[in-house]
Amino acid sequence: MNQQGKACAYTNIALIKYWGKKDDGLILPMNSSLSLTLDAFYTETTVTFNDQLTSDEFYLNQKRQTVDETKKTSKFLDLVRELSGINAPALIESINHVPTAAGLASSASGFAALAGAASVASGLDLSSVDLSRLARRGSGSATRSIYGGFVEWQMGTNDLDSHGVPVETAENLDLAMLFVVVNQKEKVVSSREGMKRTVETSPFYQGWLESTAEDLLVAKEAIKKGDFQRLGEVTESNGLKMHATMLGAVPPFSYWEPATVRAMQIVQELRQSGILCYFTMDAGPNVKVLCQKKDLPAIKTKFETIFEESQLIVAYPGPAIQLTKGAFTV
Ligand code: FM0
Repeated sequence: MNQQGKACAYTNIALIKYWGKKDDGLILPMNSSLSLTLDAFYTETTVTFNDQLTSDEFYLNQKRQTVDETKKTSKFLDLVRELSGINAPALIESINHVPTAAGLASSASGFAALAGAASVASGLDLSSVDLSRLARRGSGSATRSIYGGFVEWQMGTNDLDSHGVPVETAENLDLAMLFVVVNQKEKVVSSREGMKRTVETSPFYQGWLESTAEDLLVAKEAIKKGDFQRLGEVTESNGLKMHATMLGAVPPFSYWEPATVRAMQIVQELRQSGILCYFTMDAGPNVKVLCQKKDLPAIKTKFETIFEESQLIVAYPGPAIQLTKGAFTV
């Protein structure tokens, strides 16, 4: 048996953040979130089920991963094997066009691509909704990378109704995102550990959760109406509130570095000079600047006075996951 599937999935950046689970096993979130899928960072993955193998073999960027590094991937593939009735181990070859673990959301494109490739390889013919639900079991943010453009991850109440949904978008929103890469080092507190600690110990978590439901409504309305300023304001505020919850956790933590704060100041200075742009940060020090395409040259020029050109990466709204069936020889 030799069944192969391929997928290419693009990363996404949340404007309204997912931060906290109500079910760790099923990865059911405490709140609904909303993201923009981007074209600049993506993962290409091939999964080949092969009963000649003795165990799963995982190559990331052409480097063989240890048994320990393969654990999360194997655990995820066990789900696919269970759903499809396949028992064979798999060869997993993944190319990550994303700086890993730098808060550039590599787990989103990574698990979305793995879900796509494995479901095709196993012969599961999943709808987008079911693929989104499957990707969710690997990493929460991967739920949203099944779709292109703006995507809402509706938290739902159980495994069946917690998945991504495309968001109605006005045509005049001509968006871009500038990534300011502060550093590419592995993060000290993983998002999985960080959100768990926050939910369990931060007195600010409840406040964030309550205001996020309202922020989501505002963001969706702004996207539908094409109101960039409103979308930017709620994005920046929601991200800051998420980071504020971490300062209240026990023990407290923060992903920010001096350059993170400097980048935030530059965004504020740009706004003072009349250029609308807004920042958001995830579980890492890098800053993502949401802006309109027309302002990108001025924004880049300003950032280049402080940061190296190599630290600045431009992204535009990206497409949905792409699936390809491999050679099927049984
Ligand atoms: O993307 O524990 O998906 O909404 O990036 O694997 O479910 O890595 F800012 C943080 C992403 C969290 C916000 O968490 O966690 C967002 C974050 P997992 P993820």
